[in-house]
Amino acid sequence: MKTQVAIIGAGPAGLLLGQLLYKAGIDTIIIERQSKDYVLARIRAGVLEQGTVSLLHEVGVSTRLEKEGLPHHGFDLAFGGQILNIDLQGLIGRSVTVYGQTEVTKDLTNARLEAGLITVYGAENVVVSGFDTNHPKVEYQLDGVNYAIDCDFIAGCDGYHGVCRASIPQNAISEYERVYPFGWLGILSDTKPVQEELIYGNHPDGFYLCSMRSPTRSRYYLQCTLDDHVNNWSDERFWQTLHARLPTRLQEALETGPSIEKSIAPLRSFVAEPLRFGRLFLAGDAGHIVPPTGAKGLNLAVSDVRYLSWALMEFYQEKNDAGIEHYSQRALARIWKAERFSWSLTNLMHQFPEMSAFEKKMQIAEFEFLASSENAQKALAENYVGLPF
Ligand code: RFL
Ligand code: PHB
Repeated sequence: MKTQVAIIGAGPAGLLLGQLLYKAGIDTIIIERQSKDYVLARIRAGVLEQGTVSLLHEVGVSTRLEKEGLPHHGFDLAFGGQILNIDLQGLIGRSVTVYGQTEVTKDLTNARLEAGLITVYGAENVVVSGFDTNHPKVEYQLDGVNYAIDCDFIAGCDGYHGVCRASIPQNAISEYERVYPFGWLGILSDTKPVQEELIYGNHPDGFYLCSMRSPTRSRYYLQCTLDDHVNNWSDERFWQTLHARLPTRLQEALETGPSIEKSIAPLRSFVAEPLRFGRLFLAGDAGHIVPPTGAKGLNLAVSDVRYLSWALMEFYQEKNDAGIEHYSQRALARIWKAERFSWSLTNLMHQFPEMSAFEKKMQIAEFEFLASSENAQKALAENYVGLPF
């Protein structure tokens, strides 16, 4: 088989890159390790930046998003008995949209199917090679049969545990990492959200987040330890713990019900540099991870593939490789700012197990400053709605 760009991974980064390149007349094949059903059932992000929404509109996959996406003009930060509303719209005149990553993935998958483009699901033993030459190659097995794809470029959109970053010689890559001493336990339930806007809370017993997918479907998270397991959390225990952490005025409004998904995600900050090795590019979680506190992961995957699609369009349409040369630098400039934001919001809103009395005072002072300074709130809002790309 032959294609112009072989894309590894059918998550949001790979699918959106495929759609952007399709619109530009560039041929792609996507190779995905998991089954289609598995990919479409994963519950992950929930908050889309305006730039993400605009891009999904531009590539023609926003019909359902425009109907079902919930515009959110602000959110609450609850800290030590205080509730601070961050009025995104009032502070900076912009807002975000609540629409699940699961739905974005579904919309992009359907668009790819309708366009008749190839996605190989269930590919085993994917190997990428030759990216330091002009003839990269992707090999894999499907139902015990070996396949090979010759291509011009490989886009590594295969997430944090993927094969692309792991295939780069160790001496050609620098990795920067912070692993947090806790995780998020998340549940999804068909219950009315406790309030219309999201609440990020720092309670003495740990962080909590009240989010949603629709006016009748809630998504809640609780800070948990790294060695915790979903089996330790009956629905009843989850609801009791969340109830105890919520601000008093919201406790009565908490509607409980059976969970329809429950999972634990560890929190990590991670960046690989650079994001290009010859004709192999890394995009999305394959190149960087943020803790979910700032809702930046999916949105960063989107800005990466926007930059990458521009670079590839310049290469094919203008025979110019300047965009390819600059892809890594350009993407990393935005990535590091989102890393800083996600790291700082994580530090502000969580209970760290070994926090000293001094560090606790610093956390309180940071919240007090934020609560008292419109400029600080504007900076937070500017980052939350997403920096331009
Ligand atoms: P993905 O989604 O991990 O997709 C990678 C795909 O590659 C496949 N793959 C392979 N395919 C072929 N060969 C191999 N060897 C392969 N290895 C892996 C995988 O099966 C998969 O299908 O990465 P992508 O596309 O870069 O997208 C990144 C986002 O998924 C991620 O950043 C976000 O979900 C992060 N995130 C959030 N981001 C936001 O912008 N807003 C949020 O509100 C938000 N909330 C979250 C989140 C992530 C969470 N978890 C579970 C980590 C909340 C949570 C709890
Ligand atoms: C979610 O709804 O899953 C969600 C929302 C905001 C975040 C992280 C996750 O910061």
